[in-house]
Amino acid sequence: MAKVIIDLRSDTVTQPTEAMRQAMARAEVGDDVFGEDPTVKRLEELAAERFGKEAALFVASGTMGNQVAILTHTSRGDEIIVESEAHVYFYEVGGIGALAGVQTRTIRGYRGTLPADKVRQAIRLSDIHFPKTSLICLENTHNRAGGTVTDLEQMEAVGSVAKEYNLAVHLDGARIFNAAVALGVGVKELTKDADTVMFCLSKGLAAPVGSLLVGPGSWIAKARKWRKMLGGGMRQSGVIAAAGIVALEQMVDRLEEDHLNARKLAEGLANIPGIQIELGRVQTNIVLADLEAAGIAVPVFLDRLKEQGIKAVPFGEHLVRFVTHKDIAPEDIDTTLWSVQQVMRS
Ligand code: TLP
Repeated sequence: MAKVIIDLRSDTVTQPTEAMRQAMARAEVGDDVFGEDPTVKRLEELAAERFGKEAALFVASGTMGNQVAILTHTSRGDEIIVESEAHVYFYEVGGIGALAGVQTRTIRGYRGTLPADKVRQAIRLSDIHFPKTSLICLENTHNRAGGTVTDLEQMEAVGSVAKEYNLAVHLDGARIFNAAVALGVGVKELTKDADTVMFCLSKGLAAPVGSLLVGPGSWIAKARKWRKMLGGGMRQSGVIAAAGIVALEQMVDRLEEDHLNARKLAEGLANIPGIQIELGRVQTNIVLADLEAAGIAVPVFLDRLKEQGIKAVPFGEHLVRFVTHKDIAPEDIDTTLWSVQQVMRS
């Protein structure tokens, strides 16, 4: 019998639901480069409405969404302000420099949240030597900080600094629905201070492909052109957009289950000698386990765990990341904890 795999590497591994597969099979489609795919249009309208923005653009991935956003907001030689471990900076293959030709001013956040006073200090004054600051990028939830949430007040604080200096704010909201569910706030309210938002359908919401950019109508029209330049103009993409509509309509409220599973996992891991968990960081569906005190190398730990059918990813010299999602049940957390105990004993 094949071994059961408990895949905690990422919420990107989620399988589409039966409702998504059915919607995909039935989707009415057309050529979206000609603006003729009714299902893509419906998804874009739904996304814009959910976020209270004028328009939306369906893109292939979160990375494409962020890169298109930066290209649309900036000009070559500008500077953008980002958190020092933000996904756009850390994990997007250097696209900010290579594609948009802008440089980054990084700020160390507190659990992934950018303090408004530090943002203010980082904004360039008008001086012939300086690049122009043109954009502030936020990330909510913050992946590398451990799925931490930036609350409404902190979003507003950065938003008001941006307004004061007439700067745009782009939010990498790959997991914004996790943040909204954790805070008990709607996404419209939580993202009102961001001019533009990228959010993913293919993470906790379990759609197979796709992300959206939402923002002002004229900005989305410009972004559509950049998407085309990057090769992201898709044709009968209603087939995948159909799953995205199901994701938005059916998969948001259940994220709370993933958060409960993450909490259970974190508390269980914290009780295993040698494993350190900063429980205050466990706010959504991500758990970071620090193995430094255990004296076991991360690759060895992950190999042993994999032998037991459990997958997680390395997240730094001593850190391992576990992500809960809809294909992880509470019993899988029990099995994971038992297996980690075995690995640590051996
Ligand atoms: N994150 C992936 C990896 O790239 C690390 C993951 O497994 O968590 N913004 C944030 C905050 C993300 O976490 C990710 C994906 C993206 C953007 C990019 O999305 P995709 O993978 O669709 O390009």
